[in-house]
Amino acid sequence: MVITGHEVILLGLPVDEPLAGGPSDPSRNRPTILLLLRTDEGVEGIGFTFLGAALSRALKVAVEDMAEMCIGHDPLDPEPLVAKISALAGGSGPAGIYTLALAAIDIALWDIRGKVSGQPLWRLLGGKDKPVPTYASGALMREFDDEVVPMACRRLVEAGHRHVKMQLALPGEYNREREIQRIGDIRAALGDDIGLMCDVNQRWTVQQAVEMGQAIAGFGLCWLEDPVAHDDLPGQATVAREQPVPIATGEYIYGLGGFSQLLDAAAPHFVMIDPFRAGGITPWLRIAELAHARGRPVVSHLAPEVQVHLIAAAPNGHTVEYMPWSIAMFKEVPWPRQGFLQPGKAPGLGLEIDAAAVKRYRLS
Ligand code: SMN
Ligand code: MG
Repeated sequence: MVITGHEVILLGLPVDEPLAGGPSDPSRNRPTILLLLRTDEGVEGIGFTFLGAALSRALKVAVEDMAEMCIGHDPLDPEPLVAKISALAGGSGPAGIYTLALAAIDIALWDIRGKVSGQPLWRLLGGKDKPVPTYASGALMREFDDEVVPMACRRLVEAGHRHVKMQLALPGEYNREREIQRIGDIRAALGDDIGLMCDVNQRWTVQQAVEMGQAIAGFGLCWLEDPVAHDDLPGQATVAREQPVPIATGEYIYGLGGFSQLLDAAAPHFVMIDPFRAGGITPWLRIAELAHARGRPVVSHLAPEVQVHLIAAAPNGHTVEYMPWSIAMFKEVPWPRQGFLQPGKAPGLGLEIDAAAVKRYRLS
């Protein structure tokens, strides 16, 4: 089997919030790059990648150039292919657009491998046929108004979610009391039975993170995510040591090496893996193994329709972030039911492109 062609599409996916019917913004979109990798036997691999920033056209071209390097190669033997890409383009990396583009290729290769074997990816990777815990993400954003947030909490609970993630480090100057008020409002609206995670997206100083962690410990957070700059390893170690809330971090790290340094320096309670910054499914699995060897669970970042397979298969897979930012380009995706996702039975990623949606959201 050889790769014979590719199509790379830049999509502007809708900025909406389908989990709790939160605010949408038709004036903006979420640029996402979709890759279709074609073979001489008619099997088509689906890959995608996400930058979340203004250079998405450059990322699209990078995916196209890499996909072109795949022509004539056996998709079932990825090692020589990755070696070729690395020899030709590795100087543009590591990290950044190089790694994000490689992620799309790697995901598509795994999809092909699954389809050829006739097995869903989670099974190919040794996972068991059981529902995977998930949590609702993106519905309690820091920019949302104080009135919107408790309403969203009630909707999330009514919809059956058992764990949800909120954001702190509210817009504007750091204000300890406002932060505590927001988490208090959310905890009150959710009730005590719902698991709550809190994401700070690196916006606190080490001192603020320690003081806030101590102040909000009573709200029973499952984890506090990225309280400080992800590459401030001594700072992360201080936060982990001097306040009691478990820490999750990892989504900002590219490739495997940074995770090894993170685990050595700060040993977070939860290791979060972004499939795009990781460089795809292959490095994702290595990162999960590394975390497993250090006794740490892994949690996913973005792309729940891909991550459900990986969390199901990793022995230390803990929960899938249900952040439905990529669902609009697929016909059907696993949807959370009572806090769990059921991995599908269809081969590979089990995803089918929604051609009408691709047409609607295509930017180039
Ligand atoms: C996040 C980061 C980037 C894009 C979407 C969401 C956030 C998360 O950090 O963990 O969901
Ligand atoms: Mg995060």
